[in-house]
Amino acid sequence: MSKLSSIQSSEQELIAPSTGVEPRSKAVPHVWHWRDLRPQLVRAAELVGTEQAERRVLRLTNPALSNFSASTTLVANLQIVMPGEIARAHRHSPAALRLIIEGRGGSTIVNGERIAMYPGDLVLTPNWTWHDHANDTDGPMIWLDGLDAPLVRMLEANFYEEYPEEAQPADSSVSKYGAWSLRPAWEPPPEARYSPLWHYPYADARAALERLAAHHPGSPFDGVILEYTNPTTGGPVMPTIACHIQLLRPGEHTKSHRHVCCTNYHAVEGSGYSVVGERQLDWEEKDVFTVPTWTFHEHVNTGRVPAVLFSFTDAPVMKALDLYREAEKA
Ligand code: GTQ
Ligand code: FE2
Repeated sequence: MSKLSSIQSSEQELIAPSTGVEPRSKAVPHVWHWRDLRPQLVRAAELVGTEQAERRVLRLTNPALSNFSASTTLVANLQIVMPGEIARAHRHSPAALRLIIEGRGGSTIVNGERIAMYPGDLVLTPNWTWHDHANDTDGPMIWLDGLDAPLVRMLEANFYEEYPEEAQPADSSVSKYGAWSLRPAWEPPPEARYSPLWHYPYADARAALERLAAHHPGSPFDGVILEYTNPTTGGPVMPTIACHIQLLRPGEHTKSHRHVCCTNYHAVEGSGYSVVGERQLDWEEKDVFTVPTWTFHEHVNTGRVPAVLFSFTDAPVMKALDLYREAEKA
């Protein structure tokens, strides 16, 4: 094929479709099972020493993507920090989140604020915030890392810097912004760019889900679903990534819909399956699965107890650029 004709065909796809064009993701629906992942994490901890511990992650790799990411714009990595280890302090322009999976009381230090991590907790390390991780407990600390690194790389906006010391001096005080509707009045209001609150304990999210589930049917597509918010705006926690947590009642089967954004899910509790495009993804506690953009998905709780799914998505990017759409299955 000549250069000219290949240009023509891609132009055609963009502007002259006779049958219409819709997004078709390169990524495929996929689930990664905890039962396969945990042994690999333990092996990674044996093979990779403390010196490189800040890079000891398993990258969940979408079988159809060549960028070693779970989805097109967002990575989902699993990180393990062993007892006594420190993952060195650094900062970068990709925004990151952690959803704690295993271990109790290890800490992430974000711009000098020490955050103790417990299973189900969400911890944010927004764009250019210093972070290091320390495990002074007697078991491994394992969490899911979500980052917008593929998007930032594609935009050629990636900066990275190491902190001059191994760890930052940490203040053990409770977050100044932890009281949601109350903020320190001796300082100007925080900039709204990203949430000034970096720790969202699971106990609070779980209790809120339970309270709502007792009184509200929730969304037909997602059950009782809550967005983690930036308390200064009520909007998403970071400009590139929104985080949600949802409860599916025993037997609940949601309606199918799709939207222009990619989403990675983590089952915090319970078991069930999701129909994503042509595939049925069976999930159990601690599994991770990915829903590519513009792909129909529905969720089913097959267990006898509530199922809780955490998810993170690039929807704020799509909304900021006026590219977001949503449609329900006919
Ligand atoms: O914990 O700082 O999975 O910088 C990828 C890049 C984790 C981290 C990742 C990172 C980190
Ligand atoms: Fe990092």
